[in-house]
Amino acid sequence: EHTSRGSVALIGAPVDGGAGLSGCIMGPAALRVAGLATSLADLGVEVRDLGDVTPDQVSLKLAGATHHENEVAGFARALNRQGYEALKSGATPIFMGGDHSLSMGSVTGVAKYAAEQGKKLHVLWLDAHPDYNTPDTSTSGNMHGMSAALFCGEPGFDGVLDEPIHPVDPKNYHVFGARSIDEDEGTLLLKRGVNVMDMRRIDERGVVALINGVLDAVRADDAMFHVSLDVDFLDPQFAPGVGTTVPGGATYREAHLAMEMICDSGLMSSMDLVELNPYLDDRGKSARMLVALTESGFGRRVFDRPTSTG
Ligand code: 4U7
Ligand code: MN
Ligand code: MN
Ligand code: MN
Repeated sequence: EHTSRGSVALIGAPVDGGAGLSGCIMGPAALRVAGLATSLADLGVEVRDLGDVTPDQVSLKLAGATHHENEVAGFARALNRQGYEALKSGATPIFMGGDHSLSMGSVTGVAKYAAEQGKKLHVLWLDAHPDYNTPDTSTSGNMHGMSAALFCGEPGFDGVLDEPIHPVDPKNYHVFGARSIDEDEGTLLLKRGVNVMDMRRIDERGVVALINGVLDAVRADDAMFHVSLDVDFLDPQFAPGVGTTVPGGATYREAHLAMEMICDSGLMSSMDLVELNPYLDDRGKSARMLVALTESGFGRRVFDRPTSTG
């Protein structure tokens, strides 16, 4: 009863080429060492670790100076299938990254399942960045900054997946914690009507009002709900193990409160843990932080309370 589904399937996604710096390849291993599976089991969640996916062999060339598209596409295709199958088996998939390009596979696999159920999919993106660049707008060429543009159906990604996708409506894409947005990326986000909750809005309105707004939108649509947690959502003082630190991030409690409210809603149907770079971490601090936030998302409470927040 901690989640709307029966059990959790851990899916390792050691994709590394989507980020500018390497090291995310060690992310799934670090999350295992930090005790993700046993922490969830201790909360009464049934956990199966499906191991790391094997990426497909892909040969494609995207426009622009896009880096490592074959590695990224290979993981995306394999993760799309694994995520879809995990949901079909009744489990809540947790994708253990790996850089954020893995969401090209996780979210599209979830979206395929949702479409088959006749349901919409909402995505909550806990991140310093909206990751809404296309090969055309990106200044870095790094695909971890493009995942949301792909799954929202923006052009320029032909051939990354091996079948047509079920795009997420950009209005159902909720970005929370943003504080670094590129110029053309920002223009596109506005044009599409993406729900961008930047750090200033969080300062002004607070976690409770904003997260309740997202949860209300998911409930109103009776939609499936994917939560994607990028390490750089957090302020670097709480999670230094990431290649793209940006000052002014979520505090320890802001991040936990968001996850606790998501848990209370019972709405979360899948989750990504991404961008953990153990090579840059401080004695496992960021890996432990991701595990602790996942625990909050699956029912860990400091003190039981009779009603939910709000
Ligand atoms: B992450 C960036 F230019 N926008 O596109 C880009 F600032 O998954 C950063 O959120 C992307 O860490 C960050 O390269 C991707 C840059
Ligand atoms: Mn490269
Ligand atoms: Mn990201
Ligand atoms: Mn980021």
